[in-house]
Amino acid sequence: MSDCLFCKIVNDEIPARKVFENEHVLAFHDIAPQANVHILIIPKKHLATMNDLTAEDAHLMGEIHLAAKQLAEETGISESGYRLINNCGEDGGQVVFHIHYHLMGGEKLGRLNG
Ligand code: IU
Repeated sequence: MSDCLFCKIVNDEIPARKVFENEHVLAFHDIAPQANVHILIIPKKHLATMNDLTAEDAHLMGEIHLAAKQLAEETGISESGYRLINNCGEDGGQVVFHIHYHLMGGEKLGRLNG
């Protein structure tokens, strides 16, 4: 999608600190990290939110999880633990409307339910 920020990163129209890329998935450092390790993992295909997923996109979810596992190993947070989060829609806190997963770790993260 031409006005989507993350599509522009996919298409190298704006820069990002990329750390993983294959045919369907891209990962790059979050521009405003909220943990010592904070990487965004996205499908290259433009899907605005989880609500837009269909069965034909199921493989993308698997590939994203495999990328997260690999990136956790490469950043040294596999054993200590990490979080993989998708924010969906306004109430979910989604700001960029291209599906992305936050891989966060490298420190003790707060409990989600306080
Ligand atoms: P959210 O789940 O939509 O709230 O997360 C969007 C993330 O995208 C957020 O953590 C931003 O810091 C991040 N981000 C980015 O990495 N580069 C950008 O140019 C912009 C946002 I705008």
